[in-house]
Amino acid sequence: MDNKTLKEKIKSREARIGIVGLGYVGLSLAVEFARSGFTVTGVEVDQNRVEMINKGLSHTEDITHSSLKPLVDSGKLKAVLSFDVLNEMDSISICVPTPLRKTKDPDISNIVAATEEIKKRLRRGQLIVLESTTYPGTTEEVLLPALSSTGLKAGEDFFLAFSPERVDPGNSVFSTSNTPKVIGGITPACAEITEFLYQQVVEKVVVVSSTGSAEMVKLLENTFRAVNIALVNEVALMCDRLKVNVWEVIDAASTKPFGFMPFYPGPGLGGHCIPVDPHYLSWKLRALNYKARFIELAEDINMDMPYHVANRVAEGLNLQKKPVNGSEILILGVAYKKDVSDYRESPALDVIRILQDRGAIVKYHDPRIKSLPPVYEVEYTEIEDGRLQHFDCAVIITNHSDYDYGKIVAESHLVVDTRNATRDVVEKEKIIAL
Ligand code: SAJ
Repeated sequence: MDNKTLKEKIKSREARIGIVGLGYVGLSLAVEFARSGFTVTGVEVDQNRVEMINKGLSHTEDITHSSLKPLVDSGKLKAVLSFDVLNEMDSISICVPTPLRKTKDPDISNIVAATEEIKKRLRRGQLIVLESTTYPGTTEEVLLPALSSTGLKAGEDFFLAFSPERVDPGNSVFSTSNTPKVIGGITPACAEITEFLYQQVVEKVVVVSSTGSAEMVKLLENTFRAVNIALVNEVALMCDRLKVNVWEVIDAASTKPFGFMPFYPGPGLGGHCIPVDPHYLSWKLRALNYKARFIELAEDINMDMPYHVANRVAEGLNLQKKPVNGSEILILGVAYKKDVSDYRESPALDVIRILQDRGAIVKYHDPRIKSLPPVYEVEYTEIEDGRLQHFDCAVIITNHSDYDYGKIVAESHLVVDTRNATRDVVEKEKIIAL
């Protein structure tokens, strides 16, 4: 079967869109397709999430209730638990998490599970697009054989492509619709129909020659970030020894109108993408007898930053003749980056554990995260009513816009600032920089 019928159904908006996984990526994609007039069905394993979405309530910050509810109320978007609906779908985008195992090896079990469910219901004319970040080769080596085992032929009976997600949580400028979308097809016909589908919801679609190329595009993007963040973290350590201000150096270097892109030092590398994705690449290359040295070096440096922060705290307390052991320390911000409420892989959790291991009594505040799972053994505290003065040291880990940094410094005995958040605060003598 050629893709003409599917193309006509896409053009007429008759095509039924399936999304497997309604996390921050899948829900953003579902909303864009529904906004463009398609009827979208999301298959989600989390029952609470299914119930919330079907009430028009979003569980991710970048999709507001007000943007979701009209789409649900009009019947354009719904969430279901069962994979059985997939047989009715004309296109299926797989947006499931791809974490690392404890051994730092890729865990594509969610992709494999989704593929098996799709395989059971695969029919002529369907388009399957993998969006989850994964190692180059996954679409061709895992999805293609599984789906082809049904006897249907890729590029003729069904279509298969890879298209990396580029959702940047908390980014109010770039959304799914105005961020160029890369796609790679198993065959030219696969690429063509995928390009046509995504052109309905995204301003710019960029076609590359293969699924492996598209998979590598994503890993280059995120490895680029992880390595440059590690570089600037090391520059921060250098500047500390050179007694120059790393933030001033970066700001001045950023005046170069070409050939430079600023990154900023911090307490470590958080989130479920940047610390994770480069390991998908280095793992794949190890299997090809190649050692991805930059990725491994970057990890060493980024993983060491929480220890550097703990040492800065110790140095600051030492100036006041206080040991870390027994000191009351407040962590300001536990989200993995500013103005988000996600604490996955947050370096704050590492800093807390390291300080607790050294005998400190640690509490945290975060305007967006009022509680953490008991496993982290750290209590939330408010910071109003002069409570800051009860702490020997306050550590700015996540520089949320909500904070009044002048007030924080004024009310604290000592502030360790890992984000240059106090750049405009006059009272410098209480501040220890990263
Ligand atoms: N960080 C620094 N210094 C920097 C930039 C970031 O220390 O100069 C830290 C952040 O604090 C955070 C971590 O690195 O802990 C990751 O930050 P991030 O800005 O890369 O944000 P993510 O992981 O939420 O989203 C990234 C996307 N961000 C940007 O491109 C700005 C993008 O790379 C991907 O769309 C997304 O990962 C993904 O899903 O892969």
